[in-house]
Amino acid sequence: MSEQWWKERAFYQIYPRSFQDSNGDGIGDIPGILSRLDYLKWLGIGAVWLCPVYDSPNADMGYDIRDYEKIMSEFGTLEDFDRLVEELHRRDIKLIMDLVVNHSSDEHAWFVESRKGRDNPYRDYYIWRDGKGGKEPNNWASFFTPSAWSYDEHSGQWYLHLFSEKQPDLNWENPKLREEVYAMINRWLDRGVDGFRMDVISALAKAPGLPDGKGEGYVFTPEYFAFQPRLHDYLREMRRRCFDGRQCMCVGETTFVTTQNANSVVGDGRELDLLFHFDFMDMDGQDGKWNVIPFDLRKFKEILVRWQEAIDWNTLFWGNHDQPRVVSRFGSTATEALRVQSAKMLATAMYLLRGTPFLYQGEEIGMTNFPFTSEQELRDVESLNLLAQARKEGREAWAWNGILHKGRDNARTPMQWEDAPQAGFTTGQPWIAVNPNYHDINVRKAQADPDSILCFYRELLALRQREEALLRGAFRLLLPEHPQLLAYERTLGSDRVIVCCNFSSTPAALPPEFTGKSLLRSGIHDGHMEPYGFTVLADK
Ligand code: TEU
Ligand code: CA
Repeated sequence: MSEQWWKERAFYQIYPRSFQDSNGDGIGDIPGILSRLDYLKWLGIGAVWLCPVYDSPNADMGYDIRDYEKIMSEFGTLEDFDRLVEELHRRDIKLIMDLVVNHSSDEHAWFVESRKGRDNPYRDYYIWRDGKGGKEPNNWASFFTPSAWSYDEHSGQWYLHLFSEKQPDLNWENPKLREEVYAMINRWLDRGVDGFRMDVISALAKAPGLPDGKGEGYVFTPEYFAFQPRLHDYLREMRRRCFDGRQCMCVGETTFVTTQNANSVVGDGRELDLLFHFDFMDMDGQDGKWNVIPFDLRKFKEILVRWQEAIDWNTLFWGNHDQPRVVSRFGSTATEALRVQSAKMLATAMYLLRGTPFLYQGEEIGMTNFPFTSEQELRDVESLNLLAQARKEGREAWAWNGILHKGRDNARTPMQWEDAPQAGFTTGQPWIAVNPNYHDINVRKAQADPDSILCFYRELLALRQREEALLRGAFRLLLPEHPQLLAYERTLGSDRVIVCCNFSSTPAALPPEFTGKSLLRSGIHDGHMEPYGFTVLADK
């Protein structure tokens, strides 16, 4: 196995709360995941990214950690976790965990101590400031709340939270805090974990003096909390203290990364190994995610070329637990045939690029967005806060439109395993409703159908593993100006693989210059590409 094993395996992201329940409490858990490992192996998965399973009050579904080294009771025990590591490794599947250290839960012991008073030894584990004229220390907005500050009556100061008020930001300027985090990371690595997906890792360092953003009211200021100079000191120190000498992998959720600053964190292997950028995820939002605009293939191609040229090795993903379902977002669910065809096309377009594929649970069966009709069906703090704020501003319809298209709960409904009560996810009442289309969209039905999206994903991942040019070859965009077709080549030595995808719901002509041995194809007839048709050719 090579040092950089993450370049040769496809990842599968598990959102444990919604993957498989084993004890009928309606909440997914680790024993449930254990019962599905053979399915992941069958699919061709080489590594799992496990979303947070740590003790948490679940204000942000586990991204608010109360104890970094205790398993959330609903998910199981440390023994269950150790079995999961063992059973994954027995199947030659790696495991990376979610590392959420930009902030903790406000119920973490550190914060409980910190808020006891200004002279508490844990005070500086967090970011406390005096107010200005009885108001917040600065005008920063948060991702989830109007202001990024909450006032603590007891100590008469404000604390910073870039997310919800129950997610106070940790103070990375404090070496004691950093030491505690490194020790925790090392204990998880010693337990057999193969690496981490690092939550909002680009935000660890804040601009000295926490200056006001430009503008009226609360202002979102990533320029003062993302990719600050000290970030690189912290990431290099973490690598030296935790990862050097281990065959582990770190992928950063580098919120606000650009092609200009990307190599500052992945360029020399002294900080992160991989990064997630969100330029594809931001394509269908104007001035923020909630103002939905249509997919634009030209914009997609521009972003794709920029990122394939900017860094040596990309991550390849269409979604995650924060994003809507890709087939509803960038494909078509107008008919069952179009849902199947467009899901296959999107997978082909993305996962044959140069980089590491990251599948999100359920995309492999073409799970769709959920038809939410009431606030009671929502669970996500981001959407619930948006709705409450929009109601105050008299724009609830705008918020609902955003939530239906982009709400994170769309990706968090239970995995659809079979046409059985609650889609086989639980024998109890699920914590969030199962999509009513589970009768037709489920793993069992898909496994029995050779033309299913699922069987196609399995074939696609196997093709990747078989073709060296797809695993390691160079990327070059073809037909840059074509309004409907995404076409590119992957070359390695004399090997050349051509990928051509019709991203539109209208037919197109297959360029006659694309010839060669067919490796994979669908929706292609006599040089004619049907809606969402695609072909992969080996131009030997
Ligand atoms: O997400 C960070 C992040 O940038 C998201 O808030 C994203 O911008 C937003 O969800 C898009 O709608 C990470 C986790 O992936 C997310 O689930 C957590 O809510 C967040 O950090 C706080 O931990
Ligand atoms: Ca359970």
